[in-house]
Amino acid sequence: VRIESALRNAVERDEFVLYYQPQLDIKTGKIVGMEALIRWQHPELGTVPPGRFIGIAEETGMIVQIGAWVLRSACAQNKAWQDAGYGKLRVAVNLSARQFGAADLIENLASVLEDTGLEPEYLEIELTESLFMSDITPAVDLLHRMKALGVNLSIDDFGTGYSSLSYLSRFPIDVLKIDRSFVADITRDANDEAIVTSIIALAHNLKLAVIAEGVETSEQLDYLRRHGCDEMQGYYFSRPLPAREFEQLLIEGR
Ligand code: G
Ligand code: G
Ligand code: MN
Ligand code: NA
Repeated sequence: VRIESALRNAVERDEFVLYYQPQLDIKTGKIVGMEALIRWQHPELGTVPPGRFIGIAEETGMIVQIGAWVLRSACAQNKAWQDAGYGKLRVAVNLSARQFGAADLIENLASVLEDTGLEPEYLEIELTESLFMSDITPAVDLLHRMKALGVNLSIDDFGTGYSSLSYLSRFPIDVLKIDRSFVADITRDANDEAIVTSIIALAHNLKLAVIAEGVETSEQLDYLRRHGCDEMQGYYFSRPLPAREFEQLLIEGR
């Protein structure tokens, strides 16, 4: 089965599922949010990791339809968990550059929020620096329209792109997510330490919150806590989990 043709039918055939990875407040240790991460369960191909299909979905434009499904499902799930009394968590959804360019992005966001009843402050949209590289003017306008809906905006994989830092002061960003490649060696590599502490300082000076990704050890967590990082996400606490298992975490945490 060719991935591309199989991908075309995957939304209608209900083959996608979302996994959720918890994000914790480093000071309190409490779960404050989760990142929704797509998984594809194909009847013959088995579980296809996003690394094998997101690129194809982007090239073919199918990411627009898939991304709309992700957004709607993640918001509906978050609202259901809030209604079940698990507290008010924020759900983060990855937005690809292709979706960002889609004409109906704002309309779609607004209708998902309205249909699911999720208050916009509990949705975070993860953007990548690649969005800010080329022509900056349409991006500024779009980001302001997204912000006007009341959602949070974060920069994913921060530090790995090639864009100018000037966009940080001009764009209505709320959160920086430190790329996991910098976190991996913070307790061993002085350069990565310098990069991570600088990103934390940069974020705080700009009044942004900062999340460390890919936290795998207690040493990394201690380091990040000592240096004032706000939130953490990574295998040290939990891998991305199917909804049912994530819900178990929420029940235990109550
Ligand atoms: O979950 P995992 O680490 O395997 O994800 C691999 C990559 O796929 C990551 O870069 C992640 O951002 C991306 N990804 C996962 N889910 C989504 C999604 O819903 N939309 C987009 N655009 N990318 C996603
Ligand atoms: O590009 P993005 O940041 O959206 O990708 C998130 C990806 O990172 C997910 O596929 C997730 O499975 C992966 N991930 C999450 N936590 C860790 C971790 O602690 N270590 C590693 N190596 N990968 C992680
Ligand atoms: Mn992400
Ligand atoms: Na990332």
